[in-house]
Amino acid sequence: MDQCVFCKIADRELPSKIVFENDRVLAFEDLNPQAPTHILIVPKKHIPTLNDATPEDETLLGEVILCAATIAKDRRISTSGYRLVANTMGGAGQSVFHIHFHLLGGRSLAWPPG
Ligand code: DGP
Repeated sequence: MDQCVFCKIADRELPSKIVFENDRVLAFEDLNPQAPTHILIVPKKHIPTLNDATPEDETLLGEVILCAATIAKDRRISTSGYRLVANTMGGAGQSVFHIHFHLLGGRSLAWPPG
């Protein structure tokens, strides 16, 4: 996906502050942080939205979520609390159409979200 910003980050065509990477998953600092910890965790496979995920993506998406939990522990926000958010489609605020989970923490987070 030539135009996808997160594919470009994974391919090092765009700079980012990468905090974790393996063959399947990439995590990097959000460009516009909404909390002291705001990291995006993405599968390297280009899947536009959760609506496009298939059963064959089950293990991959599980790994993405477990990666987020590991980063939360590393950042020492796992006991104070954090939020993992996957905005899906425009009405929910999705602006980059490559599945990503926002890991937000380091401050108190209101509920319900806006
Ligand atoms: P969403 O609105 O849920 O699709 O979130 C997209 C997030 O991606 C948003 O918080 C800002 C972030 N973002 C967009 N472009 C870039 C970029 O080039 N680099 C980084 N690090 N983050 C980006």
